[in-house]
Amino acid sequence: MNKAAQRNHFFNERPPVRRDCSVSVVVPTKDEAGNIFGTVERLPSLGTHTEILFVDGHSTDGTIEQIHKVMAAYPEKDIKLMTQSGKGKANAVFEAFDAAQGDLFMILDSDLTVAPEELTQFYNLYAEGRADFLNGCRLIYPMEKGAMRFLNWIANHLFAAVFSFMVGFRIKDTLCGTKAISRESYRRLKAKHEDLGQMDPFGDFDLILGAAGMGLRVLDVPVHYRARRCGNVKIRRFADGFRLVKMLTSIFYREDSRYERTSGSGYL
Ligand SMILES: Nc1nc2c(ncn2[C@@H]2O[C@H](COP(=O)(O)OP(=O)(O)OP(=O)(O)O)[C@@H](O)[C@H]2O)c(=O)[nH]1
Ligand SMILES: [Mg+2]
Repeated sequence: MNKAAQRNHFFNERPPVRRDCSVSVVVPTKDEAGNIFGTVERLPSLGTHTEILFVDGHSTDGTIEQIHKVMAAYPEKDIKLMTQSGKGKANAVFEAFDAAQGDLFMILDSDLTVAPEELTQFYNLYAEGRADFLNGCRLIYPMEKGAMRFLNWIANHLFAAVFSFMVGFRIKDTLCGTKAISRESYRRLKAKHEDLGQMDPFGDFDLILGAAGMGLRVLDVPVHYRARRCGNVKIRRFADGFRLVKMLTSIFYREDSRYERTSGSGYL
């Protein structure tokens, strides 16, 4: 059975038992001091245990101090802090995945543009056995004015079209920061792709391509998308956009040996 058929087969056969588990919510932060308390206070409790793992990118605006304060204010919560060794969101997220203790890993951006409350539906979909990789999708509900800049909106649609062609099924929003993958799937992904996050500045492409390449059941989960209330955007639209195009081009032209061609469903 090829990977696309395998995926459809799984979609049609829901596992009969729930798979309740513990959750690690990885929260990348870079100069997000004004958003730390909101993140912790609004994050619902998920699964059998919720670990909140902040991974900081050498913030200079008091973010670290805010994280220490929130840890002291909520001693009953399992809040941890680590500092990434390198640069960029992908490096932060993958280092945090390596340290996380839960069974299901989720990523929640600390800009709070996607509400922490929405993670409940990610957990439920996973626990009900409906999917193995949950990908937030900001392009279904109406968006708050100013949430996504016009160029980002265009780029998102272009990347979605290219990705859908590459993975052999429809994926609508490749760059949403909110995602969930199990510890076990991440372990398999890492074994196959040692250099996760080296070409991809955010980690979104590595995760989607990796999930599709392993034949995981990938599900777009609609999320509401709001404008930032505090702090500034960290992505460098042109430099990071160029890196993403370069990554896709190298996979497309078979220069990147990490991806093998599969029968019928593209370049994974
Ligand atoms: N640890 C770490 N976190 C980062 C880094 N760059 C961005 N982040 C965090 O990653 C999340 C996403 O960054 P944003 O600046 O919101 O970028 P974006 O969401 O891609 O861009 P917008 O769609 O315009 O909001 C935020 O929580 C940032 O604080 C980094 O280099 N290291
Ligand atoms: Mg953002």
